[in-house]
Amino acid sequence: MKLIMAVVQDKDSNRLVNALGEGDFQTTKLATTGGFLKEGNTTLMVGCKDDEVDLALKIIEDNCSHREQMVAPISPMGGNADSYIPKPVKVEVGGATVFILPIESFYQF
Ligand code: 2BA
Repeated sequence: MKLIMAVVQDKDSNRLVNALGEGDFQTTKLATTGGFLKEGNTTLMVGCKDDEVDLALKIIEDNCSHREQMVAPISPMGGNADSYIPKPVKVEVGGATVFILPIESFYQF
């Protein structure tokens, strides 16, 4: 058995949970925050059999879009913040960041 942890954009999360449900996958949705953008994102926990991992990954891939987002960088350390004009930079967001962990034991009491 494996635990899939998928970090996805909030915008994609409902569609993805529905699609995984249609594929008979059970999900737990966690409200998380990305360390770089400091914005809310969603982490889904999906416990499944080893031979179901590929199907789950396909569903995740099919339901998470890539987008570009402008981000204002943090002001320079030690510089004069008054004269600093932040120049927004473009970063790619979306898609899914997926971790697959082996499950040692699984209980439901
Ligand atoms: P964030 O940390 O908010 O990152 C959002 C997006 O910003 C990243 O998308 C990436 O495109 C960009 N980014 C992140 N760090 C950067 C940097 N130092 N310089 C330039 N651009 C940077 P993803 O890579 O698709 O990651 C999406 C979210 O997945 C992340 O949100 C974070 O919550 C999670 N994540 C990604 N890699 C992770 C890891 N190794 N461990 C734990 N969580 C991870």
